Amino acid sequence: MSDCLFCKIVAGQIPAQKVYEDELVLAFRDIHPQRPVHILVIPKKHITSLATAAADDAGVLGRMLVKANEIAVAEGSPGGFRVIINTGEIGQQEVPHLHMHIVGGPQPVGPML
Ligand code: D5M
Repeated sequence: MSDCLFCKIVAGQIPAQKVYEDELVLAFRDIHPQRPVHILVIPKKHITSLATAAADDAGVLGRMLVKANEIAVAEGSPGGFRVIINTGEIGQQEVPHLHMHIVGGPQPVGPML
C-alpha cells in the first residue's frame, strides 16, 4: 500500500532502527518506547490488522511469533517479555498495518502498557 507508514519502512522510504529482517517479516524499534525494550514486528506484505488476516497469512503470523523470543533476547530482555497486537478501533490500533509489540527489558514486573 503506497500510503501506509509501515509499508514505507519495509520499502526503505522511511528510516527505522531495524533489529531483524527475513523474507516475511521486519522488526524495528518503536519510535515511542514504553519500556527499555519495545520492538515492533510486522509482516512485510500489507495486512491491515489481525481482523483482516486471512488463512493464507498463517505462515507470516507464525513467523512473527516464532521470532519473538530471539528478538527479545537480542534486544536485552532475556527473562521474558510481553506481546501485544492492538486490533482495530476498539483495540486502539493507531497504525493500520498489522504489528506485534514486543515489550520488556530489565524493569520490573507489573503491568506493561
Ligand atoms: O502502535 C503503533 C506504534 O507504532 C506506536 O507504539 C508508535 C509506533 N510508531 C509509529 N510510527 C513509527 C515509526 N516511524 N517508527 C517506529 N515506530 C513507529 P498501535 O498498536 O497502532 O497503537
